Order: sequence, then C-alpha cells, then structure tokens
Amino acid sequence: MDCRYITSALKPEQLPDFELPELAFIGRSNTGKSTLINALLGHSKLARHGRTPGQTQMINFFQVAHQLILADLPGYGFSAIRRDVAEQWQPLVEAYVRRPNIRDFLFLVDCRRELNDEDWELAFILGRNVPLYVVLTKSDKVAKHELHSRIQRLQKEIEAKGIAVKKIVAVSSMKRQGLDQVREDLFGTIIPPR
Ligand SMILES: Nc1nc2c(ncn2[C@@H]2O[C@H](COP(=O)(O)OP(=O)(O)O)[C@@H](O)[C@H]2O)c(=O)[nH]1
Ligand SMILES: [Mg+2]
Repeated sequence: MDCRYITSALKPEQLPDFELPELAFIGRSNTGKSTLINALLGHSKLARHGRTPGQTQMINFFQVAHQLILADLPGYGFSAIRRDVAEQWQPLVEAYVRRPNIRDFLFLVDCRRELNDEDWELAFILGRNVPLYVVLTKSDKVAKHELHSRIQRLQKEIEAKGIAVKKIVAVSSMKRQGLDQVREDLFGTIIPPR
C-alpha cells in the first residue's frame, strides 16, 4: 500500500488544500498520535515519534493509497513550559480545523488521564464541526475493567457538556489492540497490511 509523507505546515498560510477526505489526529503531547498513525498504516516510522514534546509545532500530512489524507497535529498542553511554542499552536490549529475536506477528528486522550479545561475547550471547538471520534490511547497500561469504566465515565462527561461524539474507542498501538476498529470506522475501503 502506498503511504507517503506529503508536506508540513508551520504557519496558517502554508496549509495545503486537498480534495481527498482528511482525518485529523489531535491530542496532548505524548498521547501517542504519531505512534497510532504508524500502527494504523502498518508502517514503522512514517510519522515521527517526538522525543522532545512541544518542539515541533508543525502539522504533518500523509497520503494513504491515493484516497485519504492523515494529518498529525502538534501536541498541546505544555503552555506552562514553553509559552512561545504554545503561541504558535493556536493560530495554526484554528486555521487548520476550518478546512472543508476534514472528515473526522480523532481526539486522542491517554486512558490514564482525566480531561482538563484545555482539553474540554478543544473538544468543544472540534465537535462543533464534526462529531468527535474519541480515542483512548495506551490501553495496555490499564486493566480491562478499568478501561471499560473509564469509557463509560467519559461518555457521561461528554454528554453532560453537550459535545457531539461519534464514538469512543480504546487502542494500544503497542499491543495492536483496537486498530482494526479504527480502520473499519474511518478508513473506508482502504485495507492496510497487518
Ligand atoms: N505503552 C504504550 N506506549 C505508547 C503507545 N503508543 C505510544 N506510546 C509511547 O508514548 C510516547 C509518545 O508517543 P508519540 O506517538 O510520540 O506521541 P505524540 O506526541 O502524541 O505523537 C512514546 O514513548 C511512545 O512509545 C501504546 O499504545 N502503549
Ligand atoms: Mg508526534
């Protein structure tokens, strides 16, 4: 299957226009966005794993099988550490989310974390465009029953906030769990190799 890196955008004016449908991977730094993109595509290092969270404030675009665009968005949640970096994030992401070819937002949350005000604010903004596809990452880090109650609790919290959600799924890129579900829900006819 043909998967390739297309381009990166550092500034709003560098955002490309695509005709193809696009899936946006968005979440805090270190939630596993890049690892999930690689795992979904059966690729070991197409999207780069960040060693230094918050350093690269770029959106990286990948094309899959000439049919789909995947966008790896820069993480957030480090404003206390690097104010200058955080200030680049907002205008870029605000311009990004308005692009009409975005089909789904994959909102990634580490399954061991609670959402804070910053997460809720973003979820609200994203959910206004398209119902969110919520992905609880690193499911290998918690017991099954814990994961189950985490999903149920999150579902209630999201409903209470009035945020539109398509689905909540749990994945482990490391143990390769939940990946088939995500592909089935969002990849359409594209079937990447196992
Ligand atoms: N245990 C576990 N670790 C993971 C998983 N996915 C990613 N990680 C680790 O989490 C860290 C951050 O991952 P990365 O993909 O760079 O996160 P990003 O900043 O959101 O792109 C890395 O050390 C990964 O190896 C997973 O499914 N399970
Ligand atoms: Mg990354």
